[in-house]
Amino acid sequence: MPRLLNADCWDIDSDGVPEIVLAYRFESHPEKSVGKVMLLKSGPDVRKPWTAREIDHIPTAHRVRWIDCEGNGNQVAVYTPQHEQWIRTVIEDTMQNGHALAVGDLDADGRDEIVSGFRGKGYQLSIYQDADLQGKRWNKTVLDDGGIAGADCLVEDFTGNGRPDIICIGASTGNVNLYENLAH
Ligand SMILES: [Ca+2]
Ligand SMILES: [Ca+2]
Ligand SMILES: [Ca+2]
Repeated sequence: MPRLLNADCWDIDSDGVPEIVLAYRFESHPEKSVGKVMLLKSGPDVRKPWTAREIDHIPTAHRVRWIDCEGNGNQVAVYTPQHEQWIRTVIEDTMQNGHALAVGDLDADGRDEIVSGFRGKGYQLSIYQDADLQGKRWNKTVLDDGGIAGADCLVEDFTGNGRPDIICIGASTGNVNLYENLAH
């Protein structure tokens, strides 16, 4: 698999072995980029070769996270499994060089939110919340407007109060910002 870029794991079929989702064949020039999104599944023996199944190819494939997920370029796309198919829903297409992507249940309602940011002109870091319980419609809240050229972000509880916070690193802005979750 050429130009492997990003991976994440989740046991989507609950058989005790995590599946791996990969993004590869990404190029910085969109016209050259293929951007494969591939799902790897183990057989009964994880030491034997795994089977690979292509979920999608989208030139901007750059970051993948399970929630149902993926992102970069100017888009954040969500993949939801439906029968044997994967349905792509683009929830954001106004990014400039989208690069930061993380997921976590920020408001403790049992459903993950998506945190995503871009490092191109206009720098924004935003939170996307599933609005229809199906991953088809998402509400966007801009968390930082112009303050961080998000290269990567993580959702963890940094303050020890049980509520997940967000940390983001800025590329050209050169900063590391903590966004504390003050929700009750
Ligand atoms: Ca599995
Ligand atoms: Ca939530
Ligand atoms: Ca916290």
